[in-house]
Amino acid sequence: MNYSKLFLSGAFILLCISCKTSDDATTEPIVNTELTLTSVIDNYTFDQPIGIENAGDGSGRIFIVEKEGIIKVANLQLQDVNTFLNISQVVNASNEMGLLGLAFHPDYVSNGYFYVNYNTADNLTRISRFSVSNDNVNLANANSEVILLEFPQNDTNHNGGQLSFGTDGYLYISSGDGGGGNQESAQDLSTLAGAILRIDVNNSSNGLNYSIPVDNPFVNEPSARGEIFAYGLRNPWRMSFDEQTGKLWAGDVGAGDWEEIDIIESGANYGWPIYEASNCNGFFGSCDTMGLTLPVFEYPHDNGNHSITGGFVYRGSLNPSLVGKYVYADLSGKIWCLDVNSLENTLLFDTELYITTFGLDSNKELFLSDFFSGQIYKFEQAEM
Ligand SMILES: [Ca+2]
Ligand SMILES: [Ca+2]
Repeated sequence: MNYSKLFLSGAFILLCISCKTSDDATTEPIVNTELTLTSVIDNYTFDQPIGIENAGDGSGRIFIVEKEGIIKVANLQLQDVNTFLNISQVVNASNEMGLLGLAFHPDYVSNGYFYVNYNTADNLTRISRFSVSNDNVNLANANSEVILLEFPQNDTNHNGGQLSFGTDGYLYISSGDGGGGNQESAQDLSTLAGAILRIDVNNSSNGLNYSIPVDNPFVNEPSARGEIFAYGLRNPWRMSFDEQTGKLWAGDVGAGDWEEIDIIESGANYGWPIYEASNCNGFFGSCDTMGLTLPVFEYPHDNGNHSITGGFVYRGSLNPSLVGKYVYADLSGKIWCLDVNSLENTLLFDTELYITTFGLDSNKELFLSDFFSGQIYKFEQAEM
């Protein structure tokens, strides 16, 4: 068993930064028979982009999360990019750590709140709220931080990182097993590792800057952390809600052999480290699947595939062929779509990109980021 596979191998990043720089970034459209990937900002290179979000404000802007601790805001119509927030001085971006997640409050237009997930110098995961400035929509107030939640990371890998608001208004947080051989923590409900967490950011209780929803599944178990919504996950790096069905789709990065896609449900145990996808690891000396929820889809490590980047169920209008399909990628550069009803999986692109995230604009159109070239691409219909 190999538990040491990294989502973003530090050695690999160092190696490839020296061999592929922004100077040779490919911004030519990538085309298949139906679809095109087009770079959306001319003459601009983001620094290690790992998040793409929108503020739900109808402005047409997208927000790009840079791993070192900066959020950029891009107006695609004006081809204008500004620094929205720079917290790089407090972000620990070693190995897989960094500024890993961003989510805008559902009422952002009225309250100006947004939330970030980052790692600190003392190896915590920290979830904080910031506010937009009063007089500039393209600038956050860097002094507005309110810390909501912190928990330790065993090592610099497997930090999860996604923040997403559900249709229930609660903030969902993806948490990896912590790394460093800490995989059993994913089955330990007394830690926040290896889990999807759910908190209520609109209320506070017990001296916290948030509260725990009363219908979270483990609130009545004295030894369990009430924030846990689901568990048994290894490194659910990216997850997203299908806003039409309300289902929460997660790509859980595998260890040695398998990558998996899960639909996250309240109280469910996704099996890690007893199972990697639907393959038994024998961890804890058991292969019993009783009480475990297996993936809705999985793929093996062949043809260079090695680390899933979870995507979105497409509900936009520009690409009819993708509607109702979960679009996701592997760090090998392949992009697939999975029909959410038939589970038919189709290869869309086999690219040279190192795809770290997908994201939507406020029109539900789909974007992705290429980590090394720093380009953001948009899915569009190919012009044949
Ligand atoms: Ca970690
Ligand atoms: Ca699993």
